[in-house]
Amino acid sequence: MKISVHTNPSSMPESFSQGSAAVVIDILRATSTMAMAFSLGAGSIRLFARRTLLMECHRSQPGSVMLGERDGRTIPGFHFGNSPLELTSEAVSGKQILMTTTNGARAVESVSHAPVVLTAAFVNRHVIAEFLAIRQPEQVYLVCSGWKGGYSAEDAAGAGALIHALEKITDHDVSIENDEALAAMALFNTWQSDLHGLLRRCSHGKRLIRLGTDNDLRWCSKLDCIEIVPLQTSPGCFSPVVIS
Ligand code: 3SL
Repeated sequence: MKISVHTNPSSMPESFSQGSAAVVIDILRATSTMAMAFSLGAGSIRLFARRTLLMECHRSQPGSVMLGERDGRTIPGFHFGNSPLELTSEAVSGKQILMTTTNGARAVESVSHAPVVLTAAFVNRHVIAEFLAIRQPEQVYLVCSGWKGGYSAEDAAGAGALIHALEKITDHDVSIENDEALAAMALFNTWQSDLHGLLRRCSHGKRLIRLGTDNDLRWCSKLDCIEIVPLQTSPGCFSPVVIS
């Protein structure tokens, strides 16, 4: 299995080979929140880069739950922002979630034509690695959402964490394809015993702390506490998969 890391969606190839998979990572906070929503029983999650399209969809499906942020703040009129800790099973269980976020939703949109698309975070990193080890895609693209076209250390560390688990599970039967992947592994190795510390120091973490969400950072820094794989079933739509 070949693995490359892409520090933001604009560095992705335009087309994907048949045997490839794209894994989108937005540790703070979109892909962590997706994992939480599925762990609370959400039926499906549909991502939108544009909020107007989301609102149109909600009008045709009034039972759906609108979740979204811009620059970390809840979008007025939405049921939830992008905090994983705001969600409850009463609110999301069995529901279709319509979700729009500043970077994560765009990252998903940019790779939605890949043959297999997953989303990953620290919280479900191990089960994502297991899923990849079972499926054995020829090439895995780890797509960091970044921040407005730039680099985000927490997403790179998430990519490094996933490679670390894949190397363990496959007994090092992976081929590291670019220097971004090497750097991501080094970043994770440096911070793996204090991921909360990394999230508190990175620029988006500091932005979120200013908005009063340190509890989100603490939760998003947990490794391997959720066993659900968010798998794209049609462009932008994700369903929960459990590996038994
Ligand atoms: O950019 C995104 O997709 C969000 O995850 C950002 S935030 O953490 O909700 O501010």
